Amino acid sequence: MSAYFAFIGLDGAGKSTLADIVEGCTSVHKHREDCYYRQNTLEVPGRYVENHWMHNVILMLLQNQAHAFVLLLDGETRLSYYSSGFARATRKPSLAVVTKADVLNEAQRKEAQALLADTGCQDLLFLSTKTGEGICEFKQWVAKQKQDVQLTMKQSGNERRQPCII
Ligand SMILES: Nc1nc2c(ncn2[C@@H]2O[C@H](COP(=O)(O)OP(=O)(O)OP(=O)(O)O)[C@@H](O)[C@H]2O)c(=O)[nH]1
Ligand SMILES: [Mg+2]
Repeated sequence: MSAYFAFIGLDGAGKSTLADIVEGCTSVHKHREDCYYRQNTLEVPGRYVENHWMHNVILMLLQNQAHAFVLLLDGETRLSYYSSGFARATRKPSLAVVTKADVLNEAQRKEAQALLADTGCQDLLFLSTKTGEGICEFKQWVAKQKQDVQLTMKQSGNERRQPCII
């Protein structure tokens, strides 16, 4: 069972920064045009987001390889390519994150919130590595998803041990 946290966002949105938090270490990898896998994380490159015809590929990746995913909106640009309700195309747990929250004023916060709320993600938070806003909530969300996936794996393991009754 694949159990990656998938990070989806445009170039420079902050995917690797969030993946670093999940991995608990900093990666030195440079910008990539392909999916980047680490032990617990999968970063989907910006080009997949910019091209709407690649959105089905993102959904396939989520379905087959992720147990939860994060949709990023770059707080600096607030550029969104997500279709309305995109996150509801899969039943995987989802979190919308407005990154670089430290650069946002109130009006920009509302704008960013509305854009991400429209994607249909289950949870939404503002995050800044500069001020620390949202980091604690983000870690809590990650921990909850890990707990849930362990429970699911345990349950399906038990199911396999059940005798098959015809
Ligand atoms: N001001 C500010 N800058 C941030 C924050 N988080 C990340 N950045 C900066 O944003 C830039 C891009 O962050 P990355 O995590 O590399 O973004 P990415 O989505 O992985 O970028 P690509 O892999 O090139 O697509 C870096 O220079 C980070 O230091 C934040 O909370 N606030
Ligand atoms: Mg990156």
